Amino acid sequence: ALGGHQDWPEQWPDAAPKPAYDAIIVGGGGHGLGAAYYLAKKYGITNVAVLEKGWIGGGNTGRNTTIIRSNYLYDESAHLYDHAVKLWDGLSQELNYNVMYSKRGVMMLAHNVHDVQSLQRHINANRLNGVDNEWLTPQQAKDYCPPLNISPDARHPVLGAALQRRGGTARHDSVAWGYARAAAALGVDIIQNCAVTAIRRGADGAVEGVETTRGPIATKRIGVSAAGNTSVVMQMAGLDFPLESYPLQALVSEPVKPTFPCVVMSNTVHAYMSQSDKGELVIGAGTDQYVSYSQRGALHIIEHTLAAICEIFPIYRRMRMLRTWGGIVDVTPDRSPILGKTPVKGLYVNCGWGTGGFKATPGAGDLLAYTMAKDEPHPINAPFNLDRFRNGRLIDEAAAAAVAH
Ligand code: FAD
Ligand code: PYC
Repeated sequence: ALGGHQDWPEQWPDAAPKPAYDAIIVGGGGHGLGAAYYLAKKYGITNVAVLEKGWIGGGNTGRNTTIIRSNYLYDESAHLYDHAVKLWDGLSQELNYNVMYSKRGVMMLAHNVHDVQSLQRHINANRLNGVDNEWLTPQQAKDYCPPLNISPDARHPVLGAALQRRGGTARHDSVAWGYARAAAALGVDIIQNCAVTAIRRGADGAVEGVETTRGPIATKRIGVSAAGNTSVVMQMAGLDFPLESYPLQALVSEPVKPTFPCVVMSNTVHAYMSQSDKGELVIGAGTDQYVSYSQRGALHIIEHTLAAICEIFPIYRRMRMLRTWGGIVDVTPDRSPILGKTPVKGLYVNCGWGTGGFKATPGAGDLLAYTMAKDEPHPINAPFNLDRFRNGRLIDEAAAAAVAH
């Protein structure tokens, strides 16, 4: 069927590593590719390589359920995630690549009194920060999402919902490809099948380069954006990071005509769902309960999620599931990311986005680029430093992370 697609032009060159760069990004996910793009575009640092051990977008960027929202509780988080949502708005134009950002609304369901109080607290906090979020009655929630079962007798009764209308979804592959093409056009080398195996440091402790499966590369600036593998990469520089890596799963149904108009998350029952443009129901679960680098999760986790989906949306009970997969998410103790400098000169990190970093992709790329270009964090990412795990200024977003872990 793809026989007619033979002579499509290459979107960006498949670069081979040079001996040295002004900056190296470890990890060719959306965040790393975004950082490379903004380094080149905003700061004129174009002699940059993105080193990806597999294929770009093959990590969590290509495995996630693409939910975008900024309804986090604390001021610091509202600023961080809303910075990203604002960038999503113009991203297709910025990259001249359709990332298919669809503001179809993200609705979070309340099933008990605790949920009602917690979601209403989030709504109030969000609105104080200029982030849209509103309370819906059960009937209003059903009007917004007709497949929703709001019967009071339901196993998971709906007592109301929080709706962020600017929330939605985007097309994950396009985000990776759009940033890669735009970065390469500015001179960035996108190097796939190139795993970083060591970080070289000089006598003064500062970074001097990396060892890779394709040979050594010199640089004085390294940005690590390796999601679930961050602890492994940071140990190459002798740093222990406060991260645990867990499998997180998603699955899709067979494709059907459009029936599901928005994104619904049910944090209490660990299920969330949207419908892709292909027609598949895109469904996600909670993390496995044990740490692992396996990129696949346990069957009982998705069984639990599907049981809940069938109760909340009974019209889908007879749908067949098409495929499942897993990614590795890097979870911090306070469920907020770490984005900034490290104790090693020239080494910067963007990690700890856990189950929720896709929504942050443009913002994380932008802020990592700023931090690397200026050798200091931007005011938006300054609170998300590594020191908070020593000084106690944690930003606890466990509730807003909204995915069981
Ligand atoms: P990645 O895309 O994982 O990129 C990191 C890259 O680093 C990988 O490609 C990896 O191969 C590479 N790498 C690692 N080690 C090395 C090395 N030594 N050398 C070279 N390269 C290396 N977030 C949301 O906001 N909304 C959601 O709906 C959502 N759903 C999710 C559902 C699932 C099933 C999963 C797994 C995650 C979900 N997330 C979601 C989280 C989100 O996917 C991640 O937080 C985000 O994609 C991280 O982006 P990234 O670019 O940092 O990571
Ligand atoms: O962070 O919104 C999120 C999310 C949804 C599913 C997985 N993560």
